[in-house]
Amino acid sequence: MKKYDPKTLEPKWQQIWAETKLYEVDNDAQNKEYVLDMFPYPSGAGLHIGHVRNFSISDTYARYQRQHGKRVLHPMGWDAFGLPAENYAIKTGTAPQISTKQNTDNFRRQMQTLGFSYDWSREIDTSAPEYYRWTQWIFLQLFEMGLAYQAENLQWWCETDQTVLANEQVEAGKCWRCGNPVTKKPLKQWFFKITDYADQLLDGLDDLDWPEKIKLMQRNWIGRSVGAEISFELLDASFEKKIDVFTTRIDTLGGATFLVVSPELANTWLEAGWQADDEVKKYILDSLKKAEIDRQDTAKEKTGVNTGLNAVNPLTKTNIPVVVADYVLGGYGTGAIMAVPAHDERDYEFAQKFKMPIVEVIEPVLTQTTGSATFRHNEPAQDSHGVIALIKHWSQDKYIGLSWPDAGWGTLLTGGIDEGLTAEQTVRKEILEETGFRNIKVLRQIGTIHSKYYHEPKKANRFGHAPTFYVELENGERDQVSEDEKQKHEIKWLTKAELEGFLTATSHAQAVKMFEGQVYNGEGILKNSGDFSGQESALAREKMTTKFGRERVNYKMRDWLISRQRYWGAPIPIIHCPKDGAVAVPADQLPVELPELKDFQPSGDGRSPLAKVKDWLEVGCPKCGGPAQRETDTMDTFACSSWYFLRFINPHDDVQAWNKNDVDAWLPVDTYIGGAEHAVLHLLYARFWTKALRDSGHLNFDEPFKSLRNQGLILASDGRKMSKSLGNVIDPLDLINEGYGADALRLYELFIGPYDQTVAWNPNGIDGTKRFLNRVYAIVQEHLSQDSGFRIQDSESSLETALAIATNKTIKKVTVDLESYGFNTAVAAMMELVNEMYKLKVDLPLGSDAWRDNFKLLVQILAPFAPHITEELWQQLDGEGSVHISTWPAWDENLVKDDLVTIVLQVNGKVRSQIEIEAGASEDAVKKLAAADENLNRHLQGKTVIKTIFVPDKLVNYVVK
Ligand code: ANZ
Repeated sequence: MKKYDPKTLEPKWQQIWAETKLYEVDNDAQNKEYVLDMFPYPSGAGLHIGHVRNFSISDTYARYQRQHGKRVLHPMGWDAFGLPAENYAIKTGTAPQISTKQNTDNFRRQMQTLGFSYDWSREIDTSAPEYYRWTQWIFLQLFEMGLAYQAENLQWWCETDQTVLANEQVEAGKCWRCGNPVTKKPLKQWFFKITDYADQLLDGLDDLDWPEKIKLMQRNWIGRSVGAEISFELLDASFEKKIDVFTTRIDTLGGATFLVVSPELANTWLEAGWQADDEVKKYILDSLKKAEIDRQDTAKEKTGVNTGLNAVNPLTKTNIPVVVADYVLGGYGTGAIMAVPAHDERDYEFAQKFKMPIVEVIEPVLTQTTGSATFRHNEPAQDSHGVIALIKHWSQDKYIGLSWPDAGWGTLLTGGIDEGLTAEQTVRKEILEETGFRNIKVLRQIGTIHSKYYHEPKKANRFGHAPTFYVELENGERDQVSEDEKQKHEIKWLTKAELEGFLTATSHAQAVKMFEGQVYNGEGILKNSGDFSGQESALAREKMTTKFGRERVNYKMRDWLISRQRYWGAPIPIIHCPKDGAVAVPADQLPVELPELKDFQPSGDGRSPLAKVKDWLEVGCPKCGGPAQRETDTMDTFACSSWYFLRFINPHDDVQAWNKNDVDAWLPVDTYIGGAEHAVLHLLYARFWTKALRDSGHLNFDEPFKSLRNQGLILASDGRKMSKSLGNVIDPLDLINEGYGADALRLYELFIGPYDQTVAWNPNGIDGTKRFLNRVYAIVQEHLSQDSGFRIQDSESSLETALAIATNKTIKKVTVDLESYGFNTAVAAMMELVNEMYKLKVDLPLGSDAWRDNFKLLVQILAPFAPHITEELWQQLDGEGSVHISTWPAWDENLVKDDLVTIVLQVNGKVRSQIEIEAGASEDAVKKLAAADENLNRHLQGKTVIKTIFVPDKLVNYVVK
């Protein structure tokens, strides 16, 4: 009998697939499915097993779709521009054109060895002139739309790489590539105006089928914040009359006890003639050199200096000092803030350290959202006045918590204010009544806390207003407490940490936080705010914006810095003319080709090595014909990857970047698969270009990737990230050459865990999937070696049904799992099926038609996971054509009906009834059936169900009162 030998079988099929162009599609987009991998940077190191996971996921999915009759577009290409190739050129003198070609050849060979079903006729390389010609063309579209502009700016500068870096390429003050510290340098740069699209980029996220985590990261990156701008009059300064601040909390204006200006803004004052003290000047200049990320580090102690200047708070009309501090950033908002230390953590830290006044202006208003006291928003609420007391033990660091057994509720001591009593008198009275303690000291009022909750005993909403006190007991002397009070609640002595978990009333938990000096930054009722005192903060915000300021929307996102002073990128297609300024290279002169170089060293003056190529540099101005120079900057590689998904549609078109009809038919990408490290930059830039190109009339859609999935990382078996320097990288080709074969490797990468989770490589794992494939191969060989086509005995027909049931259930499981990317559980199900087949063959002789049919079904559902072995077996079993375009099998409903299970119905833990239902039935289905059960209903009558506990296939417990 033939043995499973992936070494001969895999290359054989790879060649046949290539010859028959099995995975190529033409541009007829009917019934299309565009399954795209994030294309790789072809590094010198080759593919690693992390890539293989990514590509195996998408390939399995693409093959699954193909077996559903979809016309699947599954292309591959190279994100080939970028620093490493250039750094390599600087070190070795090998031109990037050459090293890149070597690397892409290697990547392609590796991918083909792995048997991925790419349409290689559509391969693209972003560093090829036929590609970057169109990257340049898109640049010019944006330039014409006013979305590409030049501005001088302080730029991150990496001394080692001799280049400017984008904000996002600076990580903790260091260059993302070489890890050396960076500095700032003023340079003229090209930007794309992505900020014009901030709102659209935000709004578009809502409808995308992307992981929520990624959407959230994009939202945070864009960082839309709605607030107000206020001008504060600046006193006695010749260089400036006012300071504008941006705030999201104008309602706290009454508590603005000082202003903070950023070092950047202060520096413009110095330039305008401000005669500041030396100490102030030094602070400003030193701060400018610091990295933003370090300045914002909340763990770092606040620094700053007083300028000696004063401004006027427009609400309180008092003079407040102006300080410079580096925690305020120059590039955000107006570069200055009003500091409200009572309600902003950073301002509070600063005020504490520099002894600035702290004025509270917001009394917290909290809304109970948990437990039976949850506030009912559609019902009216009655005001009520009471007190809250935090009471400390006379000798220990413990506090009184009241436990209310009936309500399952934990509070501090609290009570209503009787007429004629002050709040403090109420505290004394309540303590005596409820606890019996006689000797107390009311030490201070913590504040007033307002709270909206539902009063369960009185069955009505309350809006409670409670002055909150801190009380210490002097000793344990105690009166008798009435039985009535004792019934209601129990006294517990708790540490502050224990209180945190114990207090179910949010307003009481807030009392402890305030006692501990935590800054309150939520909504509330104003005080110390003149005419606005007593108003709710949200409303006051609107009114105060009208009176003192103007509405303003800010974004954290900045424009996209696109230019790089490097060689290995697409040249920016601009010519600088002394007369006409920056002029676009005419479209018919594209591409602006990269000249071949011998010396790749950047020019070091901030320009790329292209500045040294005189005959390339010097050109005539396209407008006036006079002497002019080419732009020497090249584009960030993120530009190349912002549109490659469009080029795959017409990869060889040399008159246009794409055919609009074709692209509109094929796009958006149906499924995009890649690493979560591209959560922000690549995915945001690609979305921006798509929207801009829609606006320029070149596209009819505005979101490039309909659904997105991120695969998890594969760590080395030691649990660390795989890296060359740690020597723990696993090369997929080594595994294949050792005899495991591509199928066993791919299968293991899918079986290793849920596709989106990070997992450590298990060196023995691949043995398991190899063994599985061996077993599949062997059983089919055994079957084929029997006389086929014989009739079975009647006594065997029930076994035949058992075989059909096992197969059909597996088809269903694999289908359902694949729909939701459950690759690992699908593989497990097929392994079980094969075990079952081995058991059945003992009594049900192989060789029959029934066995053949079932093997063919197994081969069909295994095909997307292990494409080579299944193609071989399909042929051996006389399957028609390629298994990869055979129709995905349907299961027979009658064969997959699940067994019934008995579900016990309990009420407060006591068994009251039972029902029968299909195994695996959902909670909803079980409850629906249970609702019709008489016995259960009898026991539920007149009771309220507070919660239900559901144990699948076993029980439902109704907790009632
Ligand atoms: C007063 C205030 C009171 C503030 C309060 C907050 C709470 P986001 O949501 O990030 O936009 N801010 C404004 N410009 C800043 C800058 N250039 N550098 C550092 N901080 C700046 O937050 C806006 C808030 O961040 C603003 O509202 C301002 O502080 C601060 F109880 O103003 B706020």
